[in-house]
Amino acid sequence: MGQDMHERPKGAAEDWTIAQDWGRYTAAEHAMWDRLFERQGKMLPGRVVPEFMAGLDILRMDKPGIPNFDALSERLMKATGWQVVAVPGLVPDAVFFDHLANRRFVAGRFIRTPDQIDYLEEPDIFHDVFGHVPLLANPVFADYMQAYGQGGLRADGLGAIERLARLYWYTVEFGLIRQDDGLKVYGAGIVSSYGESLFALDDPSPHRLGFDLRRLMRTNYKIDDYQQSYFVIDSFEDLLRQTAQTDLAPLYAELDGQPDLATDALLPGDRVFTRGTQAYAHSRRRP
Ligand code: HBI
Ligand code: FE
Repeated sequence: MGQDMHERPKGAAEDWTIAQDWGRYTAAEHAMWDRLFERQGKMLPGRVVPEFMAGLDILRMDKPGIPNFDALSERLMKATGWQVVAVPGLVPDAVFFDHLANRRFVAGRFIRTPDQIDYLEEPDIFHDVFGHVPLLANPVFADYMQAYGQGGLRADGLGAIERLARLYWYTVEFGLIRQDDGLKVYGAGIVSSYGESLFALDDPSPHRLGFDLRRLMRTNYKIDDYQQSYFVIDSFEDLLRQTAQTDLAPLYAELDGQPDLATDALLPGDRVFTRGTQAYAHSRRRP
């Protein structure tokens, strides 16, 4: 990731935040939110971790229209001490980590247009708020996100941002979790995407592998298509224990000399839930 080439836009504060200007959303923009919300709200129950649905409820996110960040933050603050603040788009890594370390989640304020309904490059408010915010109402996940920010600030000086970006990608964005009645999705990139909510759980194509921090930190990822491998955690508590409550510096040092792994690699030590056919990825190779 590492987008240090971004310049802070005029009008953004030193910490890159801007006003949401909620009153400026048009009826069409609110309708876009409602359309996306309804589509995901119908398909997610039973596929998403129950803590996500609980978060929608605690934060009253089922109210029609684009959420107002002030009202949302008020509820979130009561639940776990987090806030949602608006930013113009991607912000530099250090700014991003600093917000998370202080329990502030940065969200884009623009919403996709109808022709972008299934794919857009920069995260919009539906991805950032519908995808990320419900789990911030869960105390364990909320602590994980803060610890991620603190870890990011430390990793910056250790040249390990890319390792942490992989952790974020394969958990916060595209994570799966194991439950008594099967695998569920929890990553924001999945839950905010109609296509990937189906693909990540049901398609025979991708590998689904047990979460292994060392292994995952060596694994490349795709930013412009469905993942070829998903990593499955046992619980949010276990994720927090393995990452936040451990000093990762020795791990970064250990991984330094080891080669990166391809997005579809399988290793002898992998805990394999599904060995993917990779048919989807192969069908997308070459025009
Ligand atoms: N900025 N707005 C925004 N949203 C992100 O998810 C984000 C970012 N800047 C940096 C970043 N993510 C990643 O580089 C870190 O997780 C490593
Ligand atoms: Fe995201």
